[in-house]
Amino acid sequence: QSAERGKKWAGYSAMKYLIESKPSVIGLGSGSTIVYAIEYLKMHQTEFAKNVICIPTSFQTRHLILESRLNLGSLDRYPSINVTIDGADEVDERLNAIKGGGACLFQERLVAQASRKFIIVADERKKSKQLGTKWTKGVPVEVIPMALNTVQWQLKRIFPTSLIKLRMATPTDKAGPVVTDNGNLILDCHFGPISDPGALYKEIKCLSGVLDVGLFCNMAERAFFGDNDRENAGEM
Ligand code: DER
Repeated sequence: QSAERGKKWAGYSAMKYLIESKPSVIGLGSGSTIVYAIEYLKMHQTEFAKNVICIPTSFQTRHLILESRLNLGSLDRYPSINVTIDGADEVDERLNAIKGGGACLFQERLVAQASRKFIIVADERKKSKQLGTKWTKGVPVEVIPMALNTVQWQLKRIFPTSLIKLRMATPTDKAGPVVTDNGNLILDCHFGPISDPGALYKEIKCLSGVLDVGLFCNMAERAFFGDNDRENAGEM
């Protein structure tokens, strides 16, 4: 419950900050924390909310934008975005992040890359001294289905001590693996503490068959962390 309070205050604080600059096109991330940022947008800035163009990063967020009666835009129409807010699974002190817990990493990176400013929102559980020391589900790697076995084999060869696991759906919801919005699969790679996330990202990204890697390095300029205990949001 306290994590929810933290997420709410992170989301609210970040959207409040974003609105001050009156951007015309914003990117909205995926996951549960961003839901609070959108809630703030709906509740507090009717005039602004009426005009701002919102670019989604997933089916989930596209649906949320429509449901919230906000203006849905696309990267086709708006290839350059003023600012994007998105969640993360773990964030280090240089604001490098592990992302992809929600399997939306590819569209999230596409939107973040198109944005002049990228802001992370998270509850304080995500704060970390070193990536790979707090998030226990591994670094997500999105893989084209036909390349699954060969990419998994390559990763096991390069990282022989790391567990490389295909992300399975919950059997009562869907039999078989999680399939991303882009029709791909996710390998969760348990590397342990990551000393150079930027280098690790490049090493995996260059493997043919890999669509994206859940390491967002040197992208975020600011992070808002909700303090799970106090009714206020700390910001980094
Ligand atoms: O998939 C992602 O990178 C999301 O941003 C996500 O993992 C953050 O999720 P949360 O806000 O529900 O913790």
